[in-house]
Amino acid sequence: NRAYPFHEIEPKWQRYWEQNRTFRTPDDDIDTSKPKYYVLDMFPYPSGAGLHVGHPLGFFVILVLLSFLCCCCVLQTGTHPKLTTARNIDRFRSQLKSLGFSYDWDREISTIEPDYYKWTQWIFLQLYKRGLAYQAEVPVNWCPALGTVLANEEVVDGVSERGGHPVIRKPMRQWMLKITAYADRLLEDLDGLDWPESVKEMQRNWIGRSEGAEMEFCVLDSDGKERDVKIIVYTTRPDTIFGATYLVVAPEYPLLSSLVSTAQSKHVEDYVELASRKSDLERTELQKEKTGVFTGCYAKNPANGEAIPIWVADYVLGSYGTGAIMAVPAHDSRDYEFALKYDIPVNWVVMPNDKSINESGKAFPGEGVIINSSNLFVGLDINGLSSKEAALEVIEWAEKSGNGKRKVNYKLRDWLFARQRYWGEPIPVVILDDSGETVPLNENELPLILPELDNFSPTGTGEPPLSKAVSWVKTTDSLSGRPATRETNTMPQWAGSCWYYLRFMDPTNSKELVDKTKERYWGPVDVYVGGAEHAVLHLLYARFWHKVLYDIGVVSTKEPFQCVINQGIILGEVQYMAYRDQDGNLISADVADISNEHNLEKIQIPEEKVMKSGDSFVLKENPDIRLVARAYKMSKSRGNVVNPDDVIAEYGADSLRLYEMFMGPLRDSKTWSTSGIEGVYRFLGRTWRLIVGSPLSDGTFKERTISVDEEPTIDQLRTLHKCIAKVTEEIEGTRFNTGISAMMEFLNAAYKWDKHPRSIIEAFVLLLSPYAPHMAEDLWSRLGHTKSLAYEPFPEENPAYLKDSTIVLPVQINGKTRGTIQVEETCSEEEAFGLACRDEKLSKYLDGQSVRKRIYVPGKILNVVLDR
Ligand code: ANZ
Repeated sequence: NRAYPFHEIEPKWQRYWEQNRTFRTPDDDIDTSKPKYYVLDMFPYPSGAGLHVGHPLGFFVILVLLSFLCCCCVLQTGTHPKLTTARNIDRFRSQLKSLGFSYDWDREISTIEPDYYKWTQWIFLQLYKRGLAYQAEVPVNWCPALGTVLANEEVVDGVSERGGHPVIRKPMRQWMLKITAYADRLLEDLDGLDWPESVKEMQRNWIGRSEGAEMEFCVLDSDGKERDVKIIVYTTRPDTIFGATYLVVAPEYPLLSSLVSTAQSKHVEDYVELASRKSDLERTELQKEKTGVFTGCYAKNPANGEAIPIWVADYVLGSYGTGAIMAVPAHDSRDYEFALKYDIPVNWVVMPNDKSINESGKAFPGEGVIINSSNLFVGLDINGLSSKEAALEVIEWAEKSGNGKRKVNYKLRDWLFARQRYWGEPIPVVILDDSGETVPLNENELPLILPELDNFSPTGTGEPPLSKAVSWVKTTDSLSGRPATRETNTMPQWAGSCWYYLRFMDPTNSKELVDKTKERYWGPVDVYVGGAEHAVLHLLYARFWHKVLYDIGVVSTKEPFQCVINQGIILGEVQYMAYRDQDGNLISADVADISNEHNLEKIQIPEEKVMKSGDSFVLKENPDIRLVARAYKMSKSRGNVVNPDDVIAEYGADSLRLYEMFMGPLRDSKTWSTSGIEGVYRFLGRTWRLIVGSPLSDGTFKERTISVDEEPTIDQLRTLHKCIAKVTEEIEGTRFNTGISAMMEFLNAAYKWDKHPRSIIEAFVLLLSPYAPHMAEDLWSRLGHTKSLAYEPFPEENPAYLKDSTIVLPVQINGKTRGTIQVEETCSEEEAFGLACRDEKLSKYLDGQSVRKRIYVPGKILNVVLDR
């Protein structure tokens, strides 16, 4: 006994849309005089498990925006090389279709198709030609068990995120992309984007621009003479140079071996080996205790001429700055901690403005007035200057005396662009067998197709699995005809997703990555909806490629995504837990908290046994027992994953779509609730019954008359236009939930009307259509239309009807005020009485009664006297 026959209408309209290509986006026939709107969802990572209800949220948002703007849709799905079978793609596609997405399926793209990755490889060649793709020996996270290099994010506490295998740092030949060449532009152009401030800030921190100086320190012989070796340090605080009481080099510092005394060499070796097993993250964690080893050598502080010890310590990273620092314990907390531990002097050289130096027992990292910093022998006196002035002065002195120079640094590293995996786009270069020279393929040799390989497990040696495809690997250089070997590293999974938004504009172009006219029309993406987990890498990589494409004239805008919205995640249904002691008695959560007993058992309580009491949840049958209520991220292991297929089977796709938009503000995290979806489902059922009528036992519907020629009353127009105004405003502000509430209020009001003029009902159906498109199409055709409502403009509010001139009129029955009704000031007695009869509260008194007398004072009161 279903509230409305969604299982019939949903497949029916999905077929209709597909057959009629309702959502086709113009292609060669785009009318460039028409405004465009390009909304995109970050394509999800389809695993074999298919979608869960959190995945389509971003898509729903987009569809609401799109149908609202009445623009064409661009297909936003894509698939990933990580997919191992086409079956996954099919499953994914059919799930999307069963949700009734208004996609132009002609634009489906798949990053694993050669037609697509041809252009990914083409971009690589352009990068290579411009010196933006290069090879280097770099220390990488090597996981011997998995036989592959891992990205920093894939390493947690020194072991692989998947499987927990040990990971070590080791230098390997890698392909790198020079994203650092774009650091300044990536930073500056953030200012013009409508992105969440938090995401911009994360990108700024990731790029991490810092201004400072490189200073040179001479290494000293054991008898104090200057040697030919120099250590260059990077510092953001040249003003503290007189306070540098030791130097630190990173364990992977290239010159380290020439800095170690014989006596210390064994210690240093062991230390370096130990450090190679830690990740950068672990090494730089502030809370971790600092460790290090003295190298046995000294360097000369160029400012005061003192000999200071050189240490090796892993809190200094080889990959940042110069891999060496001047340590100033008085003014850097890491150095302070280290100096205390190893008994190194602390020299105070910056006085805080409140002169509170030395008493705090910790470093003073702030800026202030310089003290203890003068050496007339080298012509440097910065005493009394502010930190800022002193820094400038020191840099000027260093540049003149040859002791250093100004330097801007970035945290941003070049992008490690190679993976030892089989799945991935082949890198389009060969290595000449005789000379070892790397030669890029010719553009007309693209796509370089990934060879079929039955066994693509890692080789375990660091040789990528592709090296097993011997007949593919052995080749000749097309230009010179010399024997050559193909590159067997593949591109990382990021590559294909870096530019897919461009391909949607022109998905089948075989001559170009994207046609210029189409790109100029569609670009940039107006709204990009996606999870905050992509705040840094994906968005940064895509911006980098986009800027390169801009520089070579492929795209016309500097930035790919004008606006980014992070949708909140959908958590699983709230789980209620109670505690039970050994005797089987339930214990209130607050008691369990303090009793801190370990032999309490936690048991799950089904929702129907729970009720709300104030801010907490308690057992219905025993409200003294307070429960723990928590929602968790959906995960297989918790068993709280809600599968959209099941929801659709039970409530229909429209309910799922409407519900996800109704759950709460787009950007917040939300909790899945079955009773919530039931509420939305009931609303759709009521909408259906209002317009179509109630179901009869023979499966037909008791027709309800929608009055074709009926003129709407002023009250009806007001109700409608207020609803339109609210829905529109909330869509524009992406607060879909409150817009939906307005539609629910409209429906309540409409149920009180006698007559339902068609014009009013039609407008309402259009309002509903972005959220519940199947039902809306069906109602639309029942209202007598033969064409899809997809091409109808969204209703517009008429401001004339938005002003409120209704008043609250008290209603007395037999001399007692029993309630109120909302009426127009000018409302007639008949209308007022009619409203009172339909009012939920008042009708209880009036139903079935005969009225003796009515006294009506317009704007003041309605008095009804009943026969007794
Ligand atoms: C002396 C000094 C004195 C420093 C002082 C700080 C405070 P950002 O802003 O992150 O660029 N540093 C330089 N290279 C490093 C590396 N490879 N690993 C770890 N730390 C490194 O910070 C730059 C500061 O971090 C530099 O300035 C250096 O310590 C340290 F009162 O030099 B400073």
